[in-house]
Amino acid sequence: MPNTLTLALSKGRIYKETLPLLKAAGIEPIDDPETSRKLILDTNQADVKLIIVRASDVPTYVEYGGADIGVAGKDVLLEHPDAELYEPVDLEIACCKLMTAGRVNEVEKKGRLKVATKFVESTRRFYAQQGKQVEIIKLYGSMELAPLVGMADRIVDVVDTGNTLRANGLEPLEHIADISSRLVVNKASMKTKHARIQKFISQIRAAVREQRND
Ligand code: PRT
Ligand code: MG
Repeated sequence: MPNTLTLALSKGRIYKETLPLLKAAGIEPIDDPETSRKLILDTNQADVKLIIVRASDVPTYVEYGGADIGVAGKDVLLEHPDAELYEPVDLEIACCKLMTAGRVNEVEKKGRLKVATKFVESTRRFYAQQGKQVEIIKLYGSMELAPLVGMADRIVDVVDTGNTLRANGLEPLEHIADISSRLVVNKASMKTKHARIQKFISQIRAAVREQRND
């Protein structure tokens, strides 16, 4: 839409942690996505809309112009290595680590490891750098289950406190990447709405600095 700024966000932790940054940029949603069924939310600014999409769909909406701007975890962006997007700001929110994990005290078996993950790209790249041949099993969630039922030797997942791993008899093993959420911008929008987007970016940058000092 030519005269509006559309921002793509996912519900849950990204929405919650982006909200204060938007507020600092003068943008406050009118509806609450956790209770509303609407997928397009109005804000206090008539020319700013929020769209609520799956976390893993944010890069796609922004790349194809469904939104001008989005907030996506670096874990998700790493799965879209060819996406045509600008990534101008590290928002320093929803921080975690992408890691391999396995059953506690398990000795590494000989031969090809089976690795269950939804992060196929990052997993492929990580083991290739290690010179290890692995079989990657694509899952869409609850990766922790795969080693427990004997389907995989390892998982690759994002880890925050590690409580979910521990509760399932797993332990973090290798660190693959530090993860935080990033602001992503559609390349065409950056040209056609340059002034509006630059203003938004500098407001968000200031809010991130402010948040770091809290
Ligand atoms: O739910 P959907 O499939 O649509 O997407 P999603 O599950 O990727 O979305 P969401 O909202 O859960 O996560 C959005 C983003 O938050 C991710 O892309 C990450 O960049 C970031 N993030 C930060 C996390 C975590 N911390 C995190 N802990 N995403 C997921 N988790 C999971 C973790 O895998 C574990 O299963 O939360 C669980 C609890 O973590 P522990 O280590 O504290 O126990
Ligand atoms: Mg989730």
